Amino acid sequence: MNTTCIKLLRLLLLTIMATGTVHAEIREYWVAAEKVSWNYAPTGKNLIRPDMGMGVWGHQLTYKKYRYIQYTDETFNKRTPQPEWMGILGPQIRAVEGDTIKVHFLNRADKPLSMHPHGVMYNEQNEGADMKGPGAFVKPGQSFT
Ligand SMILES: [Cu+2]
Repeated sequence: MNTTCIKLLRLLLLTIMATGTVHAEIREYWVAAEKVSWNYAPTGKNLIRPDMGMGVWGHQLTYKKYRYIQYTDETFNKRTPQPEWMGILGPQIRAVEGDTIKVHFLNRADKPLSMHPHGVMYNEQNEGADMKGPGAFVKPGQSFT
């Protein structure tokens, strides 16, 4: 490969890198906490550890749980489809470096709740933990962004 060809390849690579630069987006999520009945073994079988039987869940399979459910928009009317394998887990919050994640949290449950992020930068106002900041103690019926 001659030097002209290498220079052209470099230029092409730089062009690709320049056009492929990250442009930061604001990624919005609408998440509501709701109290639901959750059955830990809807098949009636212990699919994780069959040898341990059904007793691992105690005397019943269904419990009242607080579930974090993603909605499509600010009306909190239409749920965002979630893969069945995620079970009771809350929604996946996805973004790429440079993006801003904006979570609109609505507490539809019966006690103060919050959301606490990991793996992203946040300040104390948005920490959602240890009773610090307004997002750490969202009362029933209230919301926090
Ligand atoms: Cu933490």
